[in-house]
Amino acid sequence: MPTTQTTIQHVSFENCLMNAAGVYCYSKEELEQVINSSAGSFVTKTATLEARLGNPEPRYINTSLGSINSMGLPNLSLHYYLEYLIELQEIYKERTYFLSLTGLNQEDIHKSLKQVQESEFNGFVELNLSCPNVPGKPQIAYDFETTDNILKQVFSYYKKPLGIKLPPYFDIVHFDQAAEIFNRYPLAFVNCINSIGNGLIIEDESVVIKPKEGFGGLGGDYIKPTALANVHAFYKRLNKSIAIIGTGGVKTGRDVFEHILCGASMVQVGTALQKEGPEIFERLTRELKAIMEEKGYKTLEEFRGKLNYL
Ligand code: IRO
Repeated sequence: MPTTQTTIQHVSFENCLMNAAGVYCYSKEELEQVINSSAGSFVTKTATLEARLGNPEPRYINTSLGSINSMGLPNLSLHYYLEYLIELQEIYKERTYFLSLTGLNQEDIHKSLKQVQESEFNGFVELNLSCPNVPGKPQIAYDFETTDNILKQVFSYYKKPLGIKLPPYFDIVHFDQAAEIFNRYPLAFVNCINSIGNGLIIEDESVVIKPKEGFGGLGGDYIKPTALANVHAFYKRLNKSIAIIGTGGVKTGRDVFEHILCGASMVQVGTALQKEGPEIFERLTRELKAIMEEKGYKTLEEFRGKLNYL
């Protein structure tokens, strides 16, 4: 029987599948459902120092091809997720979880990370540099100088495993420039990609979400080719010590297989998890294993990054 076990920085996960930040991760109750599924880990909703209510509703809509959201970073506060994760560490000593966080300014990012550094938390931090939906706040990782400054400061005091959640890039030179910066730092992983920011979905004569006159982050089928391109572009450019987490457009075992073929070590599920619920992890694992059996692969390492070119 093939295994879907994977490793990030010497930490082993029994399954390479988990939720994407923002889906099934707002509260302990939602996270518990992911814990009790076939997923190999979970990531929390991106946390800020203070709890936030987020943008007005409707702010998340499913479409036949995916989803659009402008949640606006609703979360129950860094304190809430951090305390819960520390509790879980005592219960599930052999498991490792991810804490997603960001700040509305650089000072808040550093305040948050210093709290995590000083806490008992021993899992991974996913620093979200790509939220597209807070009015007036740009997606940080589109500004390379600011990103470099943040990472330089972060790694001067933060000594636990940390990776970054990236927005999609659309230009080869941007892949080169971004990778050159990321390679200067001891990142555990980069996660490609967040939603494609500021799309517009229209029904009849109207937008479908209330915030920002309908502009919101796209997920699902719309974004799989962009996600795969980002996963593979960074897989080819980054130091081998930096793992890639693949996120975007995953709804079948074949989609998981393609993310791994592009170089992903872990694969996250957002829109399809929101639509289908945490039972999706069992189906995706079964479908991925069936593909591996058919092709004769026993482990993910045997095909990770081994995309063929013409
Ligand atoms: O609106 C959100 O809360 C949100 C975030 I922080 C993000 O990183 N990505 C996204 O699509 N929505």
